[in-house]
Amino acid sequence: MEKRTFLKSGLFLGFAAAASSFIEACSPKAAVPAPPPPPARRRTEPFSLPKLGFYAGDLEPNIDKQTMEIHHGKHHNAYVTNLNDAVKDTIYTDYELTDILERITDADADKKIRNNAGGHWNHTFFWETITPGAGGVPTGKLAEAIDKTFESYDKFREQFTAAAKSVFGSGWVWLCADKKGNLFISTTPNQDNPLMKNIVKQQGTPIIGLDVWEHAYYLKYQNKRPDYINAFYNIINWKTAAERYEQAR
Ligand code: MN3
Repeated sequence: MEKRTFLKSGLFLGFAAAASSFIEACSPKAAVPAPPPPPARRRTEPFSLPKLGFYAGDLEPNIDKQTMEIHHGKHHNAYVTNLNDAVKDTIYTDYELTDILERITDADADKKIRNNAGGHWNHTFFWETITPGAGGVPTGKLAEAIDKTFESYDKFREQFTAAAKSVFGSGWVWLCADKKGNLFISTTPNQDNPLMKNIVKQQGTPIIGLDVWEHAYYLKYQNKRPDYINAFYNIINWKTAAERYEQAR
């Protein structure tokens, strides 16, 4: 090789190496954190529909029997069936539900799992958020935290109601705790929830959640979502909510 050619190609190689490391450093790929390691615990049974802790008609007049039967037996059941189908042959195939929620992304490839994993978790959580003969007001440390954040239970209720009314189309409204025990209200579209840390703006531990999809209230309340939201306060299981708040901190 002639000296000149050698120098030229040496220069070129040096330039190419520098350019490639520059491109690597600037490409969006380099900014994406490594995916979390697979969970140690694994699921051995398919996902299944949990039994309700009460009879479908027990929430009347706040939620009617037929809505509860269809909501639990048809809608929730469909999320469970579709989730079992969606995770097949994916990395999530034997992941526990919350391990899926913590890892799911907004990529199109994850969409079916995202919707159905969210649907299964959200409804399971919702059935445990409501109970016959409940209502009342929060107590203990949760009540203190509500007063601290929102000033009073009534002010909290105003803000939660406003958030629930603001959900356009189908979605959920949540009262959540962050890692320091601070409360916040958030909404999510479709079946997203605050555990989906790669998707939501503010990640948190849900304390209570309300389904504002039309299927949750339309048979009884038709277009009157505010009446359904008001009825929800009569059936909130504040005892369960308080336990969730204790465990969140
Ligand atoms: Mn629903």
